Amino acid sequence: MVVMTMTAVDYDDPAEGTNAKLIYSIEKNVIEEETGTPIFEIESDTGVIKTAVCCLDRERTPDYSIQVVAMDGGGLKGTGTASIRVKDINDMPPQFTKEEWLTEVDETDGANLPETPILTVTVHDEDETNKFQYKVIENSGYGADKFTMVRNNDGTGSLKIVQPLDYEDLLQSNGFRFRIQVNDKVIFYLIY
Ligand SMILES: [Ca+2]
Ligand SMILES: [Ca+2]
Ligand SMILES: [Ca+2]
Repeated sequence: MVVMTMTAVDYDDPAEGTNAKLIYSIEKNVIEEETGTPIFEIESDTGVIKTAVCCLDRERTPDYSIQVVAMDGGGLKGTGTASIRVKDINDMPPQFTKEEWLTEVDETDGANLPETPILTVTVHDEDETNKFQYKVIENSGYGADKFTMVRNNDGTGSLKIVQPLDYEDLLQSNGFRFRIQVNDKVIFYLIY
């Protein structure tokens, strides 16, 4: 993968021949711990910097800095620093910040369902940009059909009531227990 191009300017007259031709090399590279291989390489005649290893992981190392040298035919050197920032892709899974979430809720006034969420959950995800989707897992426990999950603009998720709740129903007053899910894959729907 090409990362960038380093260019040095040599003010020798190109007509002087070999003196003006620059040769690039990396003076100080970064070494990949596991393999001991240098992470970057440079094309000696063009100054194009590439990755010499398969993968860069932003969650591990977001920034690199290497030292590049340009040398002319007469052996005169110029040094420059190349700073490389690894851009984020969404490659880490989200995780709820708690294993279990608890809340209390008032029974509903007949079929009048409140708009306000009864619980807001948070997730941890190492990526900078995510596409969270929340849901109540169907048939995952008693009450799963009475609630739904929505995503808020700040990335958190909220639980809302979608079916009447009745305190006089003994099963219901004992409480509900079901599973919720978050994922951050982008899903495309085909509409016919
Ligand atoms: Ca990563
Ligand atoms: Ca990432
Ligand atoms: Ca993610």
